[in-house]
Amino acid sequence: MNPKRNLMTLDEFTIQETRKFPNATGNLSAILRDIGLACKIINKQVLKAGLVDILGKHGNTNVQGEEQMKLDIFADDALISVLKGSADCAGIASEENDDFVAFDDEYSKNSKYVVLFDPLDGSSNIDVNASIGTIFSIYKRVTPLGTVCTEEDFLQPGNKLMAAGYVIYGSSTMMVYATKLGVNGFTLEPSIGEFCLSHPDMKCAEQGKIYSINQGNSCKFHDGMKSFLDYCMEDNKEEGRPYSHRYIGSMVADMHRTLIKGGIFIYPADKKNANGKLRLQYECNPMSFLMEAAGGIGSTGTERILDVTPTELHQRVPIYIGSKNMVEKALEFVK
Ligand code: P6P
Repeated sequence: MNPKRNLMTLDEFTIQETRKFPNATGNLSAILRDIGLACKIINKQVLKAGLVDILGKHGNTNVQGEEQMKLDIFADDALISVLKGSADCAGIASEENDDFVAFDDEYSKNSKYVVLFDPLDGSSNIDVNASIGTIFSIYKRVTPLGTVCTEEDFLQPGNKLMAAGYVIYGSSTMMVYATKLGVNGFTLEPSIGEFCLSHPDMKCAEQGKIYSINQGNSCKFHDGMKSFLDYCMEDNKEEGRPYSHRYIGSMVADMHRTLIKGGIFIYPADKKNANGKLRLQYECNPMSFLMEAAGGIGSTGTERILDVTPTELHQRVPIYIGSKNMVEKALEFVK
């Protein structure tokens, strides 16, 4: 950090982190900077979404069968073009694309990492100006350098993640990411166009007072889930209940609050959707990696999310994630 300034930029921080590993090549730091650049480009568009004809439906639907908002496409394109042009990424997989994209130029084929992302999660909230976000995961490729990456590189379990995190486009724009060294948050300083360290060494409290779930789906919930909701709403002052209920319907926003304030976020299996709604590779693994690095837990209800072996790019899993004590209590009801 430059003694003349009290700000440490994302670039300065990642380079400082690299120095802790004598054998590090700096490629991981470079990818994080690339993602930061792409998200600054996305942020600029998100901020003016209300002003230009970029709101509203794109007319297509993605592999999830969801209406694609024009900003979804813009965000997807921004991430692909920046990562394709970098010298650090062998290929990408996106929630918005049916299949992965292998970069076949020499630089990319000799890159060590692949990146998966949900380019604009929660995009159904764009029209109502609620916070939305980009979620990203960085894996070391398992296929040989010099070759084109394959699907195997993208079907790695979350316990192989090198880094993962999100950018939240909210009242301020923040990047929060985890490596095995911990979780750090960076707030975009528009006057210099840099993400600056604002939340060093973030931790998720073991116990919180907020539960976050789409309670409107209760009619489909299994009995154990219903009993846990009754537990959350029970009038039990000495145990700090009833909890408050908060649900934004944008995972990045609900997870950012859970990380900062403590709490539990749940998108459960239900009678109609045995695997819930959220995607293992684009939402659940990166958020579980980050939450565990902050001292929290991420579970499918039956196993640690990071230990699930992916079988296809867009598979879904139920998710119980957040404060350790609250997730463990929820699992008592649903297991
Ligand atoms: P529901 C947004 O579409 C998303 O993928 C997540 O960001 C969010 O947590 C969830 O779906 C909301 O789903 O069914 O409650 O609207």
